[in-house]
Amino acid sequence: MSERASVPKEDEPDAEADEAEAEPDDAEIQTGADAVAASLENAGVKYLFGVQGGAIMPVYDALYEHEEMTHVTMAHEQGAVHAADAYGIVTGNPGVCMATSGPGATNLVTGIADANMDSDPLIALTGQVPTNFVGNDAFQETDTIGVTQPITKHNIFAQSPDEVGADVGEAWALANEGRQGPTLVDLPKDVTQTETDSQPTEPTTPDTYNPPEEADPVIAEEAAKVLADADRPVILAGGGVIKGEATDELRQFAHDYGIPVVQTMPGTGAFPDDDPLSLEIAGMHGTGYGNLAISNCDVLLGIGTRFDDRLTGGIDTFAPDADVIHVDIDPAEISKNVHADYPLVGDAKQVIRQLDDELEDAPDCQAWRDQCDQWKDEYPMDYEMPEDEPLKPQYVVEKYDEVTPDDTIVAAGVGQHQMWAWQYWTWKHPRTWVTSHGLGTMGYAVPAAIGAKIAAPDQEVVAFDGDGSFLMTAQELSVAVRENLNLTIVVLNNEAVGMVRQWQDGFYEGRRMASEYPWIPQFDKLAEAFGAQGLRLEEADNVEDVIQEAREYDGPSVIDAIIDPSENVYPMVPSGGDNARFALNEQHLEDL
Ligand SMILES: Cc1ncc(C[n+]2csc(CCOP(=O)(O)OP(=O)(O)O)c2C)c(N)n1
Repeated sequence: MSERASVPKEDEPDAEADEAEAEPDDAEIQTGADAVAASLENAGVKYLFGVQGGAIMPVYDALYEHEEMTHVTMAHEQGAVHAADAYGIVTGNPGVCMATSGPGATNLVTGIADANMDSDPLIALTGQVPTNFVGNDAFQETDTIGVTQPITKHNIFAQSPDEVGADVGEAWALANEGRQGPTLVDLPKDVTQTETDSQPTEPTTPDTYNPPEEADPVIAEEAAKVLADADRPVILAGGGVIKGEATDELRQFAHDYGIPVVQTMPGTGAFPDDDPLSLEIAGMHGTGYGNLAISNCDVLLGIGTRFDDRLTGGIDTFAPDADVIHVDIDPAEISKNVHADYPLVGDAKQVIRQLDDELEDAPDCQAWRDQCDQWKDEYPMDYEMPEDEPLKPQYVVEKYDEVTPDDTIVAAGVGQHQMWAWQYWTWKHPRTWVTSHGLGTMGYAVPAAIGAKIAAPDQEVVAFDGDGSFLMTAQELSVAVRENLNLTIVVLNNEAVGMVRQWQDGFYEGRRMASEYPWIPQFDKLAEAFGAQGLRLEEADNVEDVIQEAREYDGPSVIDAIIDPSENVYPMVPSGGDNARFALNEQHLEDL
């Protein structure tokens, strides 16, 4: 187990890890904790993110012997879980976080709930008081299983040192297979401390767990017919396309049949924005053309999306004229929010292939594609940038996008800045958009950028954060400095929780209760105090130079970008509204 600045730098061969990979560690199993560590090793785990503490100490102690795994000590357990979550998003394999019992475990809760909403592969290992103390309100006792049951795909209270290794393997495999999601193993201290020589096997799911692969062939045939006959078809690509590694199949399918593609927020990166068939993104702050295409289509092929309310707006007005074909690996998602006329329960990649096999002719829809292109011209994504006004956040995002490689990973907090990053970045690759979609967790960006950089040391990483979100997890900068991670945090600083301020101005007659920050620290100075490079950006003329300075710096940089505090996110569909009626500015919003 290596500790300080243990993360290999980009382009630097991870010699220790390679060596360890060649020669698997056959450390002797003496305790339950050894079995936990061996099980993680069997799963191929390379990084763990966590914070030490009493009840989890035996597991940390067992990891001491495991050179092939690197533990990254985070400042707060919330940082650990978000870093592990981002690691899982970028690599596609479960990220691992660790915490002690009680407050350590409860500090993980937000991040576990976050991973659950977004179906992110994650495993949490929590210490627990010894079994004979459970129920006694012992020091640092919390019913972690009870607390996390509704927000995990599966959780396990480890009961025996002989089985704890298998428990961890099962949790890892369940987080990874089928619809991915967070799992948790609660590890009582006596279970991890007690002797055992039980060697865990490869991680495996229970025999009863059989996620579907191919969808019902009869429904697939019917769906293919409907698609072939469509006049105005649209594909809606959700996060399941990325999680199911189906982006190549999607691209091929869309091109073979000439069908325009819109992406959900978690699905962003599933289909390249610069493809002529791309209508980019849909939902509350989606593109006008993406939303209009869904509102006017006659067949909607939704793949790996749970049709959440930020995407659909009002259900009655969502794709009102469409036959809906819904592909999802989880049958619980079928007709949960949007009625599926053709439910195809299966793996995204396999079901796309199935549809491809069934489809004989491409739909005759040149007129529809022309209509979509016309909407693109009518409602372009743009913003005004008068010279006498303060810096525009959209401009900062655009400029950063312009100078970075296509596979740059973008993390974001939650709020207006997240929406500007989503709207104004040109998405070209899957697993490059790392943010909190369903739960909307402020504070996600800084630890997520750390997890992403560790997962992909050869890719550039930038996080766009808000001042409010940054203040929630800024302490994780200490980790980025210690590990000397080359990443940039751009704080789009409007001295407010801007998204709340925007809603107050739009829907609460401008009563700005608790949304403006009369005093906040200077973030460039705060960054310097942590040992990072701190940069301040106020003028549009300096944007390129400051970005360059941040990118060239060897270590983490924070750009405190002082933006126009009155800037709002548009297009906007009011909550529960009709996606075809989006506001492009304040006046439109009043008229809706
Ligand atoms: C943990 C958490 N608390 C509260 C909220 C509610 N909320 C949603 S957006 C937002 C504003 C975020 O402000 P900031 O991070 O400064 O970003 P901005 O909107 O200004 O870009 C708030 C408070 C939330 N999403 N998450």
